[in-house]
Amino acid sequence: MYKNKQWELDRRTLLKGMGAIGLAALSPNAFSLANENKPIFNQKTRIKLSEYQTFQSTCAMECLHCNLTAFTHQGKLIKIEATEGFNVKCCLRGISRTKWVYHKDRLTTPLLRVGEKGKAEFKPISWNDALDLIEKNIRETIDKYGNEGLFISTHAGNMDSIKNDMGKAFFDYLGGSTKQAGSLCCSAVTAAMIPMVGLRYADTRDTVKDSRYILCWGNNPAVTMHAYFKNYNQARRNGARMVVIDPRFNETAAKADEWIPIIPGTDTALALGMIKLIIEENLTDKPFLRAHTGAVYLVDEQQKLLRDSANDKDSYLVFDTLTQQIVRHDTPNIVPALTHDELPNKINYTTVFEQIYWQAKPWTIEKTSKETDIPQETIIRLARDYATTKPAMIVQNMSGAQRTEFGAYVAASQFYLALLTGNIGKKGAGICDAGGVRQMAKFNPIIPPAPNVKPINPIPVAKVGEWIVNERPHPINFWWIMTMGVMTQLPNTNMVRKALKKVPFVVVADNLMSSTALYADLVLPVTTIFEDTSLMAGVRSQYVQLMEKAVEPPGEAKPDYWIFARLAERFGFGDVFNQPIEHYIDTCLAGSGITREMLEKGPVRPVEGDWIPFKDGIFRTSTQKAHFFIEEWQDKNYSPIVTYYPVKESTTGSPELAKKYPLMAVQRKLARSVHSSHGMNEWILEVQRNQPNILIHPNDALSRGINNGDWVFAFNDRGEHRAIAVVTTHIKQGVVSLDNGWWEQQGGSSSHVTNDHVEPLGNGHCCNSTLINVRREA
Ligand SMILES: Nc1nc2c(c(=O)[nH]1)N[C@H]1C(S)=C(S)[C@@H](COP(=O)(O)OP(=O)(O)OC[C@H]3O[C@@H](n4cnc5c(=O)[nH]c(N)nc54)[C@H](O)[C@@H]3O)O[C@H]1N2
Ligand SMILES: Nc1nc2c(c(=O)[nH]1)N[C@H]1C(S)=C(S)[C@@H](COP(=O)(O)OP(=O)(O)OC[C@H]3O[C@@H](n4cnc5c(=O)[nH]c(N)nc54)[C@H](O)[C@@H]3O)O[C@H]1N2
Ligand code: SF4
Ligand SMILES: [Mo]
Repeated sequence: MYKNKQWELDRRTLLKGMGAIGLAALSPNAFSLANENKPIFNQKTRIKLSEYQTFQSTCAMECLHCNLTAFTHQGKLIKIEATEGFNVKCCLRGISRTKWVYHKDRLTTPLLRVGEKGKAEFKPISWNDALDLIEKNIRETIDKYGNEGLFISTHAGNMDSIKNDMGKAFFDYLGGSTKQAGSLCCSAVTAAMIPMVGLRYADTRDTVKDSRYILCWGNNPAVTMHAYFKNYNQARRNGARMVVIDPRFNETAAKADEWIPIIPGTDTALALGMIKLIIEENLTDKPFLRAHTGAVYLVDEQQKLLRDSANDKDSYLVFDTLTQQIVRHDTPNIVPALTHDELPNKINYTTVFEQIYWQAKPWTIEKTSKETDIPQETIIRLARDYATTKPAMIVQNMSGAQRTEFGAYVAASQFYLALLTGNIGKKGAGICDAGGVRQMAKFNPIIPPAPNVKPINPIPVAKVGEWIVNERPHPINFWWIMTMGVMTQLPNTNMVRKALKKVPFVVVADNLMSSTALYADLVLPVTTIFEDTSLMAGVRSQYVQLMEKAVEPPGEAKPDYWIFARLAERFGFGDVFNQPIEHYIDTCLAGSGITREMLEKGPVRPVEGDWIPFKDGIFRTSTQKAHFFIEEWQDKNYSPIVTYYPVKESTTGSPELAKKYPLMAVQRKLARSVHSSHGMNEWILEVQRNQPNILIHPNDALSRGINNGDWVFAFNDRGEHRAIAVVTTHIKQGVVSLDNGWWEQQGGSSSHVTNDHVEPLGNGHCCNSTLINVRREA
C-alpha cells in the first residue's frame, strides 16, 4: 500500500513543530526520492561544460511564462537558468523547478484510493487498469446521468497551448460535459473589457518605462509581475510618480511615492469620485472622446441606445453639432455632441457622456471620502494628478480589487478613467492588463470542434463546492481535475472537500501529491515542464515558446495529452487525439507566421517594437470605438453605465454578520509560490518563509489579545485558517490580509474562509469580499 507518513500529520501539529527547519525535514522519508534522483548534486567531480546539454522551456503556470534553459547531464536535470537575452528574467521559483522535477512527493504511478477519501491511502495500479477504470466510470456515468454527470475542472497549473485544451476537447468529443463558468482569476476584467474595448488581454508593460504617472490599483507588480518590475523602476528613474491604492502597504507600495489605503470593495466609489472631479474641472480629453468612443452615442428616456436600424447593431446615432442633425456615428466630417448643452433644447434623449456624469455626480469628495476612508485632499490630488500628468497608466493586471463582488465595475471604472482622460493607445498610458502573444497574433484550436456537443448548464466556478454538494444544476458522478488545485484555490474549502467526497469518481491528474490529489479516487501522475514536448502561445508572455523535453519523467508519469490520446482510442476518436505532439503544435501555429523550426532556435515575438494596445485610438470592438454604455450588463439587469453597488459581505453591507465577523479579509499572492504551485518546494521553503501569515493592524490585535508572532485563526461560518499573526500598520485597521496558496498539509489554505459568492457580471470570484474574525490560538 502507498502511504506516506507525512500526509497523515495533523495540519496543526505539523506547522507547530516546524520552526526554521523546513517542512521536509520532519518526514522520515522526506528526502528518499530526492536522494535517489540527485546523485549529481552530491558529486565532487566537476562536470565539463562540454558535457552539458541545454533545452528550453517556459515556466508554464499562471505567471509570466519566463523562458528557462535547462542544463542536463547524463539524462539528469542539473540546473535551470533564465534564458539569456529573454525579455524578462526568471525568479527563484523558476530556477527552483529542478526541485519540482525531483520532488519527494512526485507521483510516479497511477494510484487508486483504498482508504477513506482525504486520508492518502492509495495503492499503485498500472496505466492499463487506470484507463479501464476511467472508461468504465465514464460509460456508467453517461448511461445513468447523461453527459451532465461528467464534470471537468481545469485552470492555471500549466497554461501551455495543448493540455487544458485537449482535456476540454476530449469531453466535448464524448458528447459534452458540465464545465466551469467564469474564472477564479479575472473574469470580472473580461466582463468589462470585451464589451468596452473588444478584447481581453492588452498589456502595456513595454511602455511602463515611458509613463509619467503609474497608478497600481489593487495590485502588487513588485511580487506578481516581478519579472518585469524593472520597467517600473526605470519609469521612476525617468521621473514618473508611482501611487498604490491597496488596503495593504504591499511590496509595490514600499517602492512607490505614495500609498493610498482604501476600504476593500469601495474602489468603484473612488473612481466615480475621481470622474466627477475630472468632468467638473474640465480635465477630460474631448477630442479623443468624440473621435474614438461611444461617449457621444445617444440614449433615450428608457435608457436605450438609439440606432439607425434595429437590424444593424453598429448603427449608433449621434447628434452632429455642425449640421444640427442626428446621424450615424460613423458619418464622415461630423463633430458629435458630447455634453447635454451641445444638444438642441426640448429633446428626449441625451448622450452616454451625460449619463456617466449623472452616475458620478452624487460622488462628492465628502461622500467618496466617507465611503472609501480616503482623505478628501488625497482624492482631489489623485484625480487631478492622474488626469493631468500625461501619459498616465493604471496597472490593473487581474487585480485583487476585481476579485470582489462587483469586480467588473471596478475594472470598467478604471477603463472609464483612462478613456475620459485620453490616457490610452499611447506610449506610457493605458490600462496594464495581463497579456501575451494572443493579443498580437492569431492561433488555431488544436482539435477540430466536436461534431455533437450537448449544451449543458455550467457551474459558476466559485460555486463548484456548493453546487456539487446540492446537485445543482444536476448530479455529478465523475469529476476530472487537472492543472487546478481545487482544495486550495476554490473558495469555501470545506464545501469543496464535501464535494470531493460526494462525487463517486474523482480523477486528479497532477505531478505532486497535492492537497487536491489527497481527495481523489484515482490519481494520475503527469509530467512537469522539461519532461514532455509542448508549446506556449498564451496570455502571459509576448513570446511564442517551444517547450522541449529535456529529461525522462520519473516512473510512469505521462503528459496529460498522452492520457487523452489513450482514452480517445477507447471511445472511437483516437485519430483526433492520438497524433504526434508536433501535429498539434503545427496546427496551433499554422497561419501565424511562426513555425516550429523558428521556435527551435528560441522564443519568437510576433511583432517588433513596443506593444501599445489600442494604438491611436483604434479599439477591437466592431465599431473600432471604445464603449462606455454596455448593453450586456443592462440585459443582466445591472446598470449599463458604471455604478457603485456596495459589497454585500462587508461591514457596511452586512451589519448583522459584521457583529460576529467584523474584519474584512483580503488575499495576497506571495513571492514564495504561484498559488499553491511551489508551495512545497524544498529550496523555497528554506530561503523563504515556511508558514502562513495574517497581517493585522495593532488596534485590531490589541482588542483581541493578539501579539506579533502568535498563532491565530481567521474564522467565519465557512471555516478557519490558521496562521502566524504579523501585527503591523502595513494593513488598514479593520482589514486583515491572508496569504494565498498554503497546502492542506501545511496548515490549510486561506480559501477555508473566502466568500464563494459569484461576481454577477463575469461569473467571477469574490475572495476579497470576505468577512472574518481572528482569535488567538488557545
Ligand atoms: N509571485 C506570484 N506572482 C503571481 C501569482 C502568484 O501566486 N505569485 N499569481 C499570478 C496570478 S494568477 C494573478 S491573477 C496575478 C495577481 O496579481 P495581483 O492582483 O497583483 O495579486 P494579489 O496579491 O491577488 O492582489 C493584489 C493586491 O490587491 C489588494 N486588494 C485586495 N482587495 C482589494 C480591494 O478591494 N481594493 C484594492 N484597491 N485592493 C485590494 C491586496 O491587498 C493585494 O495587495 O499575479 C500573478 N503573479
Ligand atoms: N484564497 C485564494 N484563492 C485564490 C486566489 C487568492 O488570491 N486567494 N487567487 C485566485 C487566482 S487569481 C487564480 S489564477 C487561481 C489559481 O488556481 P490554480 O490554477 O488551481 O493554481 P495552483 O494552486 O497553482 O494549482 C495548479 C495545480 O496544477 C498542477 N499542475 C502543474 N502542471 C501540471 C500539468 O502539466 N498537468 C496537470 N494535470 N497538472 C499540473 C500543480 O501541481 C497544481 O497542483 O487561484 C484563485 N484562488
Ligand atoms: S514564477 Fe513567474 S517570474 Fe518566476 S520564473 Fe516562473 S514565470 Fe517567471
Ligand atoms: Mo490569477
